[in-house]
This record gives sequence, structure tokens and C-alpha cells, in this order.
Amino acid sequence: MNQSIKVLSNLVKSSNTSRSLINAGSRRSVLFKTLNTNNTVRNFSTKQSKIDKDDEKTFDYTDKLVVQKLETYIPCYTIMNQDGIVSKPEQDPNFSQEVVTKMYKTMVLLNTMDSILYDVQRQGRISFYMTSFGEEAIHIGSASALDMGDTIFAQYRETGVFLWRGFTVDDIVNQCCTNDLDDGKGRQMPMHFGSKKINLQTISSPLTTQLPQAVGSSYAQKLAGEKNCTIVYFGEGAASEGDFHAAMNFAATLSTPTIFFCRNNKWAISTPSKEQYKGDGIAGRGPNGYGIRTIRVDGNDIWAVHNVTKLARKIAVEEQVPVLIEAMTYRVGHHSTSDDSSRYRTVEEINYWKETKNPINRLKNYMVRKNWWTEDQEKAIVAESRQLVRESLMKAEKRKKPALSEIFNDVYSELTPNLIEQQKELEEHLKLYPDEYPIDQYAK
Ligand SMILES: Cc1ncc(C[n+]2csc(CCOP(=O)(O)OP(=O)(O)O)c2C)c(N)n1
Ligand SMILES: [Mg+2]
Repeated sequence: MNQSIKVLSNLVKSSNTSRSLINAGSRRSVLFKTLNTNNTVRNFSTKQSKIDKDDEKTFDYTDKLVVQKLETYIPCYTIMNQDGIVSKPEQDPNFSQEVVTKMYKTMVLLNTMDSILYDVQRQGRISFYMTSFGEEAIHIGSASALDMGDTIFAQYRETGVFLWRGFTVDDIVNQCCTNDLDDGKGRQMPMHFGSKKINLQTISSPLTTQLPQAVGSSYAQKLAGEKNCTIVYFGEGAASEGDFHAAMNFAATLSTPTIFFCRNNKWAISTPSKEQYKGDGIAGRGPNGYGIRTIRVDGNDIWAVHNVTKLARKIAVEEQVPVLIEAMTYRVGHHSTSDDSSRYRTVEEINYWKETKNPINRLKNYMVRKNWWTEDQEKAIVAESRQLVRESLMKAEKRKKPALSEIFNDVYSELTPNLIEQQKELEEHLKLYPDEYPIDQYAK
């Protein structure tokens, strides 16, 4: 019998034993064995006989026949209005001028880079791009509350999080141009970054796969006794996938240090959020659905986002439990360069968010109130950001594509015999038809 079958059969045996113990009403705890990641045996204890008592504690029995309706909505935490005024000064994180300026500059850089790279895709110089217009406060507000040791799982619209953690414009542009400096070696679509440097797990296109993976990552952190958590970003559309529910339930029952960060930007490509769910958004599922502590926040208020992420991180790490955050915002740009949102929403709707709830202007107003920012500085920073992105693009476009041999690397630590065979076949084929392929564009 191999090891995993042995473990499984132990579990089955134990669960049969547990059932007979419940039937007998015994108060003895049941021990069963499983393996942890270090392959050492761990003991889990289940106090089965307490189940009935727990039920009595959690709800009352009643003779009133009531069909429960949705009655209360989770409020949305916000502390800074569009004029940059913080309603309760004690809740202002009170960062120094230097730190706030860095946050603001990162938001402007992200916004400027998005505008340029969107146009560059339209010119056919990169194959795909996704902007984060309108969600800049979510990125910088949340990323600034995390520790570099925390692991990030992202969806794809979180570029500002990466910038804040030290992923550079060059890193982004090299990946979008899929040149030889791209960490992914040209094997991913543009925007699907991954980076050890910033503790970012590689982004994958199929929606919501990152959620159960993030729970696994945080469970590993818990078992290793680390003082870090895993944060996983996802859209309200992604939360309709089954993986969302599996992940939430695993995190709750395994009690993992996971921050589930939902960016509710009201659209999932052309599907509005009101067609995505009928309950109290994504936040409403947390406390009653899964027993997960939950906060809803104004995603366009950088200080509110920072405060909730900081608190969620503290709870996750210190209490080793998951926390759900739902940040309310709006996707100002098209879904991606493959989308034209004018086909399904009005310009008035977009302008309402762009003009009256703009997260970048909100932080700018805060800085202007403190006499930390002038129009001259604004012009300079926009020009600087443009210059940075354009230069990066010029450098990136001159480079070669990753070496063709990279197609075969990194799946296994060593090439398998069939991969060696395929690689040889490709080399022979290219030698036979040298004029049919632009081989000189690829690094050696
Ligand atoms: C499993 C799966 N189904 C469908 C898609 C196609 N798809 C890509 S993004 C997207 C919308 C996601 O919306 P949301 O989660 O709200 O994120 P947002 O784009 O608004 O940031 C869809 C349907 C996919 N990538 N994977
Ligand atoms: Mg969405």
C-alpha cells in the first residue's frame, strides 16, 4: 500500500470510529492521523459529542414560521471625501509628506502607463493590455498595508500593487513586449506577471483559480508558523465561480491567514454586478455564509482601503483566521483591449465615476489641503511618468524575444526524454526551413 492510500484508509477508519462514538454519545475526542507538508504525522482532535450543544448556542428554536429575507446590508467604510477632507482625523493614517507623495506618484505613474500601453496595443506593438483606471486607490491603499513577506495572488487588474512592491515599469513593459528580459520568458499573455522579487504568484487567466491556491498558500504559512499571510485579489465577477465558495469554506474551516480582497468594480466585462448576484454583494456572503469576518470599504478612498487592509492583515496574522474585504469601486476603462464598453454602458455613467469619485483627484485634494502639492509639481510628475514609460518601451522593443529553447524549460527541473526529443525535432525543422521563421529575432 503506498503512503497516500494508507493515509486515506486511516482517515476512513477513523471517520467510521467517529460515527460510532457519536452514536454512543461518548465525550471522548477522536484522534485521526494525516500527513503535514513535512511528511511528519500530525494528530487532529475532533470533539464530536459537542455538536448538539454548539447548535443550541448558535441559534434559537422557534415556533414562528418565518421565511428569512435580506434585511440588513453591511455598511461601507469611508473616511475621506472627494475634497480630500478626512471626517475623523484620528482615522487618518497620517503618513509623512514623503510617503504620501510616493503613493500619489505611484498612482499617477500607473494611470499614465495605462494610457500609453493601451495606445501601444492599439498600434499593434503589444498583443494585449488591461488598464486599472479608477482602481488606483485600491492598489496603493492595500499594498501599502502589507508586509513584503506576505504572498500575493492576483487576478490581472492589480498592476499598482506590483508597482508599490518594487516591480518596475521595465518589468511590466518587458513582460508586455515578451522580450528576453521577461521573467515569464514569453510563455504568458501580457499582464500575466509573476515575480519572486515581490512575492507575486504568477497570474493565470482562468478566473478564480487563484482563490483555492491562495488558501493553500496561507495554510502552508500557518503550518510553518510564519508571521505572514496571503492576500488574494479578485473581481466581483470571479466571485460567481464555484472556486470562490470552495476557497472561502476551506479558509474558514482550516482557519487560514488569508485576506480575500474583492474589487467590486460593478462590471465583469459586459455583465453588470446586478446580474451577478441578488444578495448583499460579495461582503454579505462572508459572516453568515462562511463565518468569515468581513469589511466593506469605499475602494476610491485610499485611506479607508489602507485602514481596512491593515486591520485585516493584523487579524489574519495574529488570530490565524481569514478576512473578506469588498472594495466598492468602478471600472472606468474598457475590460481589456479586446473590449469596447461603449456597446453596453453609457458615457454618463463612466463620467460620473471619473469626475465625482476619482481616487487620484481625491488624494491630490488631500495633498493640496496640506500645501504639499502644486499644479507645477503635477505637470512635472505627469511628464516624468510619460518619459519613463516611453524610454522603457523603446528599450524593450529593441530587445530580442526569449530564446526558443525556453519553450521547453521550467516545467520539470530537468528536461524529460520526450521534451528532449521534441526540442531536437524543432531544431531540425528550423534548420530545414530557415527562411520560413524569423529566427534572428530570438535570443540564442
Ligand atoms: C473560468 C473563466 N471564465 C470566463 C473567463 C473570461 N473572463 C475573463 S475576465 C472576465 C470578467 C471578470 O470580471 P471581474 O471578476 O469582475 O473582474 P474585472 O475584470 O471587473 O476586474 C471573464 C468573464 C475566464 N477568463 N475564465
Ligand atoms: Mg468586475
